[in-house]
Amino acid sequence: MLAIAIIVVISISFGLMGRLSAEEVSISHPLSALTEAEISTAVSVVKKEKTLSEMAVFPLIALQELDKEEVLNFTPAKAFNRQVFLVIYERSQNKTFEGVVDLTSKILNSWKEIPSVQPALVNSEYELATQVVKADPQWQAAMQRRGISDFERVKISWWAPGILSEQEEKTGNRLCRGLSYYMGDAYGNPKRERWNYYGSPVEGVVATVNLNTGKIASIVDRGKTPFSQENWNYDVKSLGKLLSSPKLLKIFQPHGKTFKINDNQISWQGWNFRYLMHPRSGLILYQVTHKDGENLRPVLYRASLSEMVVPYGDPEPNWSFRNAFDVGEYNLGLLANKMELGKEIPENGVLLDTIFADERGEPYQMPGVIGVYERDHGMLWKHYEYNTQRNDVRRNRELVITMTVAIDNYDYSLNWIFHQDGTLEVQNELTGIILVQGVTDEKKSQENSYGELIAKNIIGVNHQHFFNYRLDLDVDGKANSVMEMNVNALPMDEKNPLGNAMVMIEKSLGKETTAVRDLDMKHSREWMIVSADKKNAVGAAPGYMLMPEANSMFFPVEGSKIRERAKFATHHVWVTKYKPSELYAGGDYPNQTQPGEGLPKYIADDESLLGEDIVLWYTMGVTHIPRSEDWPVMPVHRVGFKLVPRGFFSRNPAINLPE
Ligand SMILES: [Cu+2]
Repeated sequence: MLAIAIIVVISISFGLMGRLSAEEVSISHPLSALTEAEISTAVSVVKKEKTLSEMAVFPLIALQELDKEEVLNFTPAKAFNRQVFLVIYERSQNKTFEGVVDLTSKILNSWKEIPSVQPALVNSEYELATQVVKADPQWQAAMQRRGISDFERVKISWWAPGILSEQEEKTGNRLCRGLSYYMGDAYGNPKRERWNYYGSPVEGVVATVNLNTGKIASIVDRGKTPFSQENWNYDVKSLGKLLSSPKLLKIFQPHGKTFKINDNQISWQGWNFRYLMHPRSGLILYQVTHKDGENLRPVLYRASLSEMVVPYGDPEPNWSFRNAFDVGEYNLGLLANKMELGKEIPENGVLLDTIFADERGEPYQMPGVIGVYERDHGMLWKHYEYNTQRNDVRRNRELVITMTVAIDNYDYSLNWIFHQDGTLEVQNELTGIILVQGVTDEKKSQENSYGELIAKNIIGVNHQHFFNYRLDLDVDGKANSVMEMNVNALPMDEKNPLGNAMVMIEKSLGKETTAVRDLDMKHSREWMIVSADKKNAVGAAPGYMLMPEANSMFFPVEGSKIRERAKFATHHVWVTKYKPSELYAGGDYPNQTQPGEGLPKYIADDESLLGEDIVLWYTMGVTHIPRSEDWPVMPVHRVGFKLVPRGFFSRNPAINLPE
């Protein structure tokens, strides 16, 4: 029996490897996206080399990036290696392994067990947990106490467990927690079916499942607030009268698009970069350069969303565990949605596909998850000259590369925006359905100060959204330093008799531990990454500055568990010396993580940042105090930042843009 099994595995793996050679030809760059054949080969090599159980899953399969130096020195004539990084989780043994497969030699280059960590949740676990909970008498009784006897009408939404109890921490089991929502009193009847079930949380009930054993870990039922009986569907049938629609607005480019896409490389208006859709981080940019005259000048090597955290602000035990690390706990990239022209992106855009791997290691194509488009955005620059009545003005065109992602109730659109003035912008859009709490008529909002009553029997709970971006800037090369810029008002004295003097004080942040910084509106504080070995036309160091926009402080207080787990979100700016293994602000495995992983560890050796290859990490946050207008689907809220050239170009780089 065993011999037959082995023969089958080998023959499958040879079959898949056979497919690789044909496709290998089309891989033109070390940062080209993984192909289906490459993924299959990597998985078959792991399966051949290691005895995996039937329960083994692959929470993450991604391109293992080659050494930065090798990528930077790559020329089309050079041969290069392709490698795949795999995370393997043995659920029954509660063990996590990392492997790297070399695709050329078809060898498992490295294999190690990572003790005491939990990789991101995978789809089959949601299904397993739902079955386990729905069959559980305690959960059934909790539903029956609320008058629900048909359990098919309950939707269970699964969360990483967040904050653990002492007991849960001790056992180290892999857990997930389920929130129940009532899907309506006439499920199956299309007229009355409540498909927007998020407005009817079965409040007070949290089911925790041990995924290692496939058994209930705990069912907590704290009271029995009746769920909302309202129907919050938002289709035409439910809404009744619709608003009048605006007149047709067409966006078209009769002469074609200004950008060019070649493999995964895009060029537009002087910009050149590569993109990859990463199963964990989503859209990553690589090797971003800007053409200045005849020179292609490097700006950044790699830019990615490194982690998110969404802490909820209600101390009630069924709420206080909730704080989603959407990148590392749920693999944000894999949750990317298929978009449509004229909907998520304008009709003049282009939709691109990506290849992912599912938890069994099977590759699949995800169509239309990357959007690229040009858009008009007001004026780029203008001057009207009174004396001559000369009017010079240029329209502002932007290039946007985007993805959208639905993470259970919430939706995000994550945008990289290239500007003609040399600015690279990140702008994220928050939308979707807020997480609500059921409340009785009597209790209403007076007794609950942790949220706002946004609709009948529904409280929108206060929460925050934090995004951390890892920005490996290489401004005119790798040798960079980081400067902090503070604007100071000078006191009134004989040199400043009218008290109007303001000066910008620039100071260098020389070491990792001194480069943990916060915004300061009193000093219009900003930061700049400058070249350590190049000079611009006026003798200063060319730089790119981080221009923050709206931001928030992290509200959970000192000593709180979430503060320790999400340390990266407690400061806006961190700077580290480049290390290829330091990719995630909340650590490699934020699910059920120990305190202090990620950035606090990365800076612990307090390395020098002077004239080094450095990485800027920026955390931006939104404090969301819900309002009735956020319901039932929240209008888009935008948050972002810009990387703006400062002394990088010798003049406005778009001054010579034709009219
Ligand atoms: Cu929110």
